Amino acid sequence: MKKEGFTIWLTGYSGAGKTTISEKLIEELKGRQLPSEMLDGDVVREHLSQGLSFSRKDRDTNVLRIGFVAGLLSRNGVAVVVSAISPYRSTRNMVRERINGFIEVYVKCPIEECERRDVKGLYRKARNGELTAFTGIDDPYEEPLDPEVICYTDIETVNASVEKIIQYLEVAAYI
Ligand code: GGZ
Repeated sequence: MKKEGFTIWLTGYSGAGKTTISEKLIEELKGRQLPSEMLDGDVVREHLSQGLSFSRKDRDTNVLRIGFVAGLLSRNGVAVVVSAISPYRSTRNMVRERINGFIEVYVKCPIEECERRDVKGLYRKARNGELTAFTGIDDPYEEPLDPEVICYTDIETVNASVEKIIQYLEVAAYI
């Protein structure tokens, strides 16, 4: 019988570094011959969640859909890496309860630093009023209270963040 997989769930602000960490992490997992898949909120919104808005209801729908797919994959032996803002604690906890081997990673970066980076120009648009309900500007983000791992991306390198997650997986005997 094949070993179960797990789901590494990266939550945090837009621009905190979730996607960058996920991509490196996937590389690392694949390098260890583990079947791995990445579910990125941004990409999922072009496919599985096309047409959803950023209202609380639609964000929850998006997060629960991602959680559903992550659950299917991880129970079939896949190492799943999710990166989605997933701003609501109760919704993240619902997903946690549905997935065996759920590992919450808080990609923590001060909103001021995310706004300074503004990689996609979205913070500027949110400040201009071109985008509304933008997480951290005029929409809430509920920090995880007890995440398995915290990556401080304003002071840690990407490699250090990835290494922290890998170490957690080793210590907790997932890999
Ligand atoms: C937050 C927004 C918004 C609003 C567009 N609020 O950094 P990005 O650009 O590439 O990733 C963000 C993405 C958020 O999608 P998620 O599926 O991760 O969100 S959630 O988990 O809350 O459903 C951002 C972009 O979409 N974006 N408008 N108003 N992020």
